[in-house]
Amino acid sequence: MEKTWRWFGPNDKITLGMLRQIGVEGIVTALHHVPNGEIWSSGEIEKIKSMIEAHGMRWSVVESLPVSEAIKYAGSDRDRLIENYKVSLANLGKAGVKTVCYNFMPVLDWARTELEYPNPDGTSNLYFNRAEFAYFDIHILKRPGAPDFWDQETLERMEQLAAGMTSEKEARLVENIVIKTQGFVSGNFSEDDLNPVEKFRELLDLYKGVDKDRLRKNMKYFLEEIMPVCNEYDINMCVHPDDPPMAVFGLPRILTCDEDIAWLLNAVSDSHNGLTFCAGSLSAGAHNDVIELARKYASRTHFVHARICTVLPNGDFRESSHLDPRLVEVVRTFEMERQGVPMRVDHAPLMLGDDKAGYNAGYSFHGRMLALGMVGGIMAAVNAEKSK
Ligand code: CS2
Ligand code: MN
Repeated sequence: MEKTWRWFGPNDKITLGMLRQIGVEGIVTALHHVPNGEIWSSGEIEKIKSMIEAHGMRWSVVESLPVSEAIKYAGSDRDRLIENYKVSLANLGKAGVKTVCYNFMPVLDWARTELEYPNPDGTSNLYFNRAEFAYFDIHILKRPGAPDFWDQETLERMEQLAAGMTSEKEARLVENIVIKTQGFVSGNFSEDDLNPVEKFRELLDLYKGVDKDRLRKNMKYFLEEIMPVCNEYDINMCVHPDDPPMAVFGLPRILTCDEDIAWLLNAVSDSHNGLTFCAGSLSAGAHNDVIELARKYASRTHFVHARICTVLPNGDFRESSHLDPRLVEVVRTFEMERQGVPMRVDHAPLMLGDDKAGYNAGYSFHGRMLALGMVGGIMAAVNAEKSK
């Protein structure tokens, strides 16, 4: 696989020069300054591309070319937005940037209740506490239907939590679930939003009447519209799985399990319609066997996210080490079957002073550097075995 790294553009505190020193070969980035739905011009694409190339690397993957909400719920603006998307794709294709990651998750991208959950060794990780998430849904968002959605065990844990709740703790949940994460991953929110919860409700309202079937139809429509451009420029579209891989806040989800992946790849069988194999997102659902999924879908995977989660008996989940044996197997599969496919590490711990630097949650420097070293080591071992 090609060792890549998610770089957040010229304002990122981690510079391209630093990345070159740690063995990064390709960059994963986006035009973060262009608002969702607007065209990525050739001029802006070239600027970033030449910056990367001046440091001896290439622009391997776009993450993300965001799909506007109106495309996902089929709003009146959808065809205009799809036309813009096609122009951005063509401009990327002309510049030779041919792997595009995106997601089709309504309203929110990955969600966690804690961004700095302490580990015994002094590092910290992202963490998903199911009872806290239910608390947000029922008591903060006050979503009608929320109490019926959650299972008894989670509700009981949530009641205990509610007894010790304070307004500071509530504010931290809103910050963690919405403000600090959705801002940089989905662009739907920003740190200056005065009333993020109200904004969240308005976004959820856009999906009234959109069930899973409808969401699938909308995704198929989008893919069929863009495939001719992808064929013309040989662009591989790689959809990112949903995280967590379960229904949240009454929203339908598109890519949570084997059956969903099979649906997607069959709905549009062109190989330009492919996957971002995010082992972390898939493993956050106890129903998924990531090793089996990697083997099954390697041929349609155009981009790999190396990380892995462990689901606890109560339904909480945490990010595990990049040396977890399941991830070793996933890396082996792609190294054997998809040589050269871009791979980046995803969500890594905060460590060795990373916490003081204000990095985007999950995207620390030292944590990811260590993770890349680990995954690079697994790749080297697999290659040594291969050449025996
Ligand atoms: C990321 C996603 O955290 C993750 O797993 O890879 O947030 C990803 O960037 C987007 O979903 C891609 O659209
Ligand atoms: Mn990912």
